[in-house]
Amino acid sequence: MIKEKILVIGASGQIGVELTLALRKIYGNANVVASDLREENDLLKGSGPYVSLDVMNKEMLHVQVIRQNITQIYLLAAILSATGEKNPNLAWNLNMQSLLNVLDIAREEKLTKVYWPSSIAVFGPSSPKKLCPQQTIIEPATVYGISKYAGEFWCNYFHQRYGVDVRSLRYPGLISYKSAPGGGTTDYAVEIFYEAMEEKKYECFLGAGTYLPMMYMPDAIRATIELMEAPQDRISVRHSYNLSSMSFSPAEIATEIKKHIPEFEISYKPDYRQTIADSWPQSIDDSVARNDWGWKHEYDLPKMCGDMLKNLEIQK
Ligand code: NAD
Ligand code: AKB
Repeated sequence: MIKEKILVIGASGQIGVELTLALRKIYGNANVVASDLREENDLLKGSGPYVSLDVMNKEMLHVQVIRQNITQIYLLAAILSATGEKNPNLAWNLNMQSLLNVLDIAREEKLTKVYWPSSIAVFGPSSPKKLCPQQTIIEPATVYGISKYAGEFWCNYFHQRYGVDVRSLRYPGLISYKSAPGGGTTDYAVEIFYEAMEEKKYECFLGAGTYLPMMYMPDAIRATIELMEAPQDRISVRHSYNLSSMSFSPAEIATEIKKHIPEFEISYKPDYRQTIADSWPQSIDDSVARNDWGWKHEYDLPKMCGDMLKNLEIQK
């Protein structure tokens, strides 16, 4: 049996920190190499190896893969939707070139598996708003969504043409308390908790009724690991799987937070991110993931809110 050695690229980000720690529990600290352009996140320090790495530098990436005997790569480096709209060229270049660099190296070095996340941002205004299916009209309206949709086709291409075992999930907006989110449209659903606890009020950059698909980080990490551990014959989608757990609006999450912090007040001042949010579906049909490899979510809105507030209180 191959001894797996994993490289996580973008390990200091919102998902990277928690995914790296979860992978280290499964594969052993020494077998999961964290890497990022920015400095090592404090939560990772002392828990395993860390290398400073720019995924755009293909030669350096290739050297690290060979030097560290890497067998799997989790590629998390990306520019997210809101930052992407401010700098479309940067978002396109990073999001595309990082994936092509990783897929090329995976093919050349015959890596056992690659993980690369897509997003609900692939869907655009012409996609169904409710229970958006796995396969439907997909016309993304943001550069981030365009890059994710193109990336999905590259994943499928490298699987079909070169046999690279690359797997992918279309994450909804992710909510977490360990590492801050990095420039997305769904970031309000994290900010709101910090402001509710510190200021007892929050001015939301999306309107009260803006429904979006969301997920609590423990569900997202478990989904990622379950997908990666599923036998090959359970994986029918080589573009990217729809994944879902809950949908809510800013007004609904505020009501839920008020149950814990009665003085909390929300106000609304929609900005350019409203247009991005309005182009995405409100809810996602992830029945293909549920049927193929047994995906089941654990957290709904009340359970997620309770757990977030409990953990933020402990962190204070
Ligand atoms: P993040 O912005 O928090 O983290 C990305 C990390 O990549 C950062 O630590 C950044 O320093 C690093 N990075 C940027 N450029 C790099 C480079 N050239 N070389 C190496 N590292 C570099 O993002 P995240 O929220 O953790 O997202 C990870 C992945 O999941 C992305 O592909 C994102 O599109 C996807 N995703 C995230 C969400 C979400 O809600 N967080 C939802 C859907 C999809
Ligand atoms: C974003 O808002 O850009 C991300 C995502 C849904 O991909 N959270």
